[in-house]
Amino acid sequence: MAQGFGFQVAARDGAARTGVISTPRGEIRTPAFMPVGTAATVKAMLPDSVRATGADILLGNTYHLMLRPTAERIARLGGLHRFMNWDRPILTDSGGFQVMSLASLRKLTEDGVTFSSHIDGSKHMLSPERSMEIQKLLGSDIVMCFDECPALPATDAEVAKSMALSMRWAQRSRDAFGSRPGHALFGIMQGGVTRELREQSAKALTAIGFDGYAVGGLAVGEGQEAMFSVLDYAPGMLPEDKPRYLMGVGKPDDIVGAVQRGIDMMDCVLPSRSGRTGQAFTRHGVVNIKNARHMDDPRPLDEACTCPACRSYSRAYLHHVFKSGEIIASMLLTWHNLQYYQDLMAGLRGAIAAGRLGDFAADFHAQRAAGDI
Ligand code: PRF
Ligand code: ZN
Repeated sequence: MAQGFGFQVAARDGAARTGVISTPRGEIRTPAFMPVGTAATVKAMLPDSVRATGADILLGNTYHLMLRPTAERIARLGGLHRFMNWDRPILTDSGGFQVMSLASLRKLTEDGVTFSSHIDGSKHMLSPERSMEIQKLLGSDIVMCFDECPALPATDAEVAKSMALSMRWAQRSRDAFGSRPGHALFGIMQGGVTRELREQSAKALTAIGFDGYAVGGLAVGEGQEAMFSVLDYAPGMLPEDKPRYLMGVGKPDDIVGAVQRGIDMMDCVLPSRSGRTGQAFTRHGVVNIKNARHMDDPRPLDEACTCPACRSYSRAYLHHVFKSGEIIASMLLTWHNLQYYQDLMAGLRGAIAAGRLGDFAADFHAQRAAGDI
């Protein structure tokens, strides 16, 4: 375990756990949801506002920051925390996943991946060693191994080959990371939806030894049922005393299901991105604020929510500013959605601590099924 970094489980309920990850930059209450701050900002939000929703940690992206403004420039300016004015923990993804979804002219070899930037077409390279170097320049608190995530569906042979490469890259990531007190390195499990491959991946990562373990390679087109069936066994293959992070997930019901299956950390662009496209998450389901039926509605989005959008504005106002393309629409809806996600996480943590996660999940599903929004 990296010095100054630790994980303490406080309570369990079935496979679920609640606890605290300690870092020199502050505590992370788990299960935790990490808002996505890809380009050194959670879009439309000030860092203090993100904190006010209850977030303990943000996610940043190696891929975007290496291209613009570059990791070297951020390092010269004092690191990512100072650059973006967020002094609490930051986890950075390692870049390979974003290269595969955003870059062009990608070439994958044993060494790493070369690609052209989606911004200006310039050529770049990422490898386990270069990804560790960039995440160090950024000053990331939780560094992710450099991995490859195959798109599903893929054949077992393709997934097996890709997983084996990711495990060799995990060892190279570990070697390149070295020992950095106060900073953690997480391994990333791959293996698609094949139990045998997940088992092999878990064994390989555990043998190397990490400060935490991610379940990668899910939410890539397999559907919720297939994802849940992997989560029925995958977290249990990882060390119990280390945090488990499900990457890039998800919708509110994905989060509840993942926590019930033993996941401690998650991230997703959904609450922030949906805020900018006019979709608001509420306890009763998704509200589409652009819908004309909100035009004369004096009620708040969610009468139980404490966010500024719900405390001070009507659905009619939110509809109006959204339709008018006003920037405040993105600000208010993003705040609301991040508040909804953090309130959901607080509810999950409280329910696990009280040993009533089953009831909490049943209520969660019943309120959405009632669907009166
Ligand atoms: N690996 C990495 N980042 C990711 C994923 C992965 O498998 C996913 C899959 N849902 C999202 N982000 N490094
Ligand atoms: Zn709200």
